[in-house]
Amino acid sequence: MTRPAARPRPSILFVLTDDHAAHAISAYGSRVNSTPSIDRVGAEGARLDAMYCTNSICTPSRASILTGTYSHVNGACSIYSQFDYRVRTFPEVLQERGYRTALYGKWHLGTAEKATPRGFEDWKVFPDQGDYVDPVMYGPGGQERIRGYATDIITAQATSFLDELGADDPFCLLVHHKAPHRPWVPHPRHEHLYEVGTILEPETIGDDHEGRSDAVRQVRMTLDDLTEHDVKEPVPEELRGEERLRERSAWKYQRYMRDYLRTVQAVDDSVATLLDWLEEHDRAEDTIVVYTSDQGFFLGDHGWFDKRLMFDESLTMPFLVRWPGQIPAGTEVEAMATNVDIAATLLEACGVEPAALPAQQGRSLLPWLRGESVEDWPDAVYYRYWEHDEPAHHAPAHYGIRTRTHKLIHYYNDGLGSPGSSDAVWPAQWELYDLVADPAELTNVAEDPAYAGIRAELEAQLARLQADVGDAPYAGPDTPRLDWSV
Ligand SMILES: [Ca+2]
Repeated sequence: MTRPAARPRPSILFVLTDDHAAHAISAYGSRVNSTPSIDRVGAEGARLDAMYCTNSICTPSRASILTGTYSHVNGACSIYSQFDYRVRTFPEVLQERGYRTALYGKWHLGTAEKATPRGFEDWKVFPDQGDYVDPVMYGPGGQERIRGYATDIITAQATSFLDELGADDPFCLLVHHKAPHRPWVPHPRHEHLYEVGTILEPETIGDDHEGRSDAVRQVRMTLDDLTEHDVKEPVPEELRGEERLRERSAWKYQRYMRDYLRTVQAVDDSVATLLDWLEEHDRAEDTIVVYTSDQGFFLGDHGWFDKRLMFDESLTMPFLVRWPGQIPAGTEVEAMATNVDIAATLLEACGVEPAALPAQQGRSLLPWLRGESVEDWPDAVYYRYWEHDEPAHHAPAHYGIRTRTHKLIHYYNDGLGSPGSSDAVWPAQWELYDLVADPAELTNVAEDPAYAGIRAELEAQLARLQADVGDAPYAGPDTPRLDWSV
């Protein structure tokens, strides 16, 4: 077969999963599962080990990825908001530059007319979270129920789009899996994997949250908060009652993780199919393949499930990227980066000048991916979770800073709360973790006199970083609000 002439611009295959924690990917040293196809992306390219989201929840992270901006700029600060389309997205820019663009899967940036996907010649998305089995999807042609398993359906839509391309068409294809989001419904072909009783528990599963802020101690994200719907069967009679909490949590953990890991396995199958397609059609060499997730997830860590909080299991995003000839195989990037940097990175790789995305606040990671280093690269990341006391999880609003050695978090007690909040009031409090002495983040040293100097430095650094990105400190319930409306 004659090899086509080198194409002048790379294509992009961007695989985004929902709530897939890095510590459930074997390339990141998972102790609980194996993901050989996802691992391939990093083994043949780069693995980023310090990639963080700037607001650990679905809608905001997606908006930050697409626009290269923080939540307070793109307006998508919570799952109740949809982002401001005056802020352009990287697929819109690439479409204008002649790329063939498509999006399949989870959108979650609003379903009203003003928030339907833009910048894609073809798209099919779920309303809100969507269903794992026989999901409804809508697109430019309307809405339909599609028979089958969501992860496989999205993969088939993606390969159908690729099949229709001309041999040299540059493309930007976004494959946005629903998995492994709650309620974790696996495909039957994976029912032999990760059986109950075989899944290793994390070391911090018994964390009693002593010494943490009052706001954190009351979140409804403990393993025992998993519902019967989540674990697919009623709790046995003998495990009920306060005195059986530890055993019941372990019982729920096994069932939750069984299904979470099985849904991940279907994603791994999807990545295998997509990588195979690129090779079979001679598109592997000039296609940038990204595997990432909108945020991390607690996999029983600290006794929790879900995300939202700034602890590392939730804050960290997996990020694997392959670009043969440009990114040396086996590259490991330690530079601190965020989801805000992704758009700048992809646009630079495609030869697009940063001004094409005028609001974007990120920096291109391309030099790091090529094995170079950047002298003045930031050594800290800014984080803000805006939702306060949302009715299901009761996670508090907070902002903070993570450096290589420390993490400082301010739970400022947003007195106004989110829609439907319980109006619970906790004192505004701080947490400080020494990530060198205490990488598991078990000991809050915010009030420890030995850390007073470090805390003062971090508070000043946090204030500078917050101002640098154009955000402002919380100033009480009368602070001008972001638009919560859907
Ligand atoms: Ca998510």
